[in-house]
Amino acid sequence: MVDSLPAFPPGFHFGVSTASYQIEGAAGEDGRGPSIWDTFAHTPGRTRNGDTGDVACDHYHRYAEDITLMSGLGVDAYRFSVAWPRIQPEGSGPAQAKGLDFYDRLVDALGERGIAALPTLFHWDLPQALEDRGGWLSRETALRFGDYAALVADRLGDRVRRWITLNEPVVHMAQGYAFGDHAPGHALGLAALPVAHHQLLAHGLAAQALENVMITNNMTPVIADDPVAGTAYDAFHNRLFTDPVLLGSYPAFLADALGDVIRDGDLDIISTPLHALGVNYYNPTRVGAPSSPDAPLPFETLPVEGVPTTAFGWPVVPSGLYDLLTGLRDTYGDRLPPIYVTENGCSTDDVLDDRFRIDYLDGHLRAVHRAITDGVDVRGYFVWSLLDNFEWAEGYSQRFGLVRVDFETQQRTPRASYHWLRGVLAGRS
Ligand code: IFM
Repeated sequence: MVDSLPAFPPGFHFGVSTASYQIEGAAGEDGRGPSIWDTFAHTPGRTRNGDTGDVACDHYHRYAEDITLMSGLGVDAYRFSVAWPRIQPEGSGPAQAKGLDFYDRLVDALGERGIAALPTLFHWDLPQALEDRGGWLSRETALRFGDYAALVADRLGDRVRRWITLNEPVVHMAQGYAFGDHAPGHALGLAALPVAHHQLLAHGLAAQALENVMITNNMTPVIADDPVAGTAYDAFHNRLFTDPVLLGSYPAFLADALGDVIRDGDLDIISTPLHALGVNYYNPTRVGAPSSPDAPLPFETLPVEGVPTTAFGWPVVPSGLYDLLTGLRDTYGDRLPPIYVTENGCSTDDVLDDRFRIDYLDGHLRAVHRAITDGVDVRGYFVWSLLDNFEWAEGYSQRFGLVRVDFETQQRTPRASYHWLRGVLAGRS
């Protein structure tokens, strides 16, 4: 039995997070265009068991039931993503009314339950038509993103108080363009670096078009066996994205590598002041020096030993979240806006009595609380995820949900962690 959690400050937001391609399904409905994830998942050998997001959790049709689950849980906010190919099937041009209608209904239904909508505008499902013109390797995609953001804001901006531009640009760059195990499946190594800059430019352009903007990255505290390798890894994973946004500059060696991909004025756009910084945390990363002088990268990742691991094999280190939050404060000082932990959670075996997840969430919430007590301005915490869903290249094999989904019948069954979190939230004064 875990002790009850300490009280969070008044106004602290508790929420759940999801993403369009991972839950919506309805891939061919209401004029939605193909995304890079449709193409990738339908390419033999790319996802576990050939799983696709064609149906996923069928949230497109079952969103009302899912909002009832959120309401029963007692969350204050729901972070979801807007599928760009529903709004602009070809990635440019006028908005498609039926696509916007879906998010309109969703936001209204959330409002009726008193749940704040926190939309993310890009969670990796790029319209395939834009990928065909170069995807994030092309500066053009950033410009198109600015247009798309304005279209969504025009329709939902009367009810949405905060926006997230991009989800985890580091993961999209690394897995989508450098290693190729995510869509669009390019294995370009370091030549993927322009993807970082173009995503950041897209963020900045959207930040100029919207009010109260956040960007969410996957962040990791680095356990460095070798200090040079540790600094390099921190630069690639964390600072490549946070420095330009908060300081208006890249780490020097990455600026050199980007060269004339960075144009005059870009960094001013990218550093448009943020309302808040979104942080997705799952685990720390241990790194050492590369084992060969010919290695393409100046570091090597190593296993974090002596800690439990999730069903995915990810190390469970709640204190890493404390280190990350306090580290951001120490690095960026006055330049750091308030922080929202926009994702945190774990995959477990396919059980309903998910004590493992309860312990995971309990430990990480305590870490957040400790960071707040030590002066870090953290305003919210979102569990990944409400539902079991399509876990990208792992298909449906990794279950992250507070709520179990039977993918044959679409039946939702709240797990023990859902009931636990409901008790935590109900106990707030
Ligand atoms: O499912 C993903 C999500 O899309 C982005 N952050 C990490 C989660 C778990 O891998």
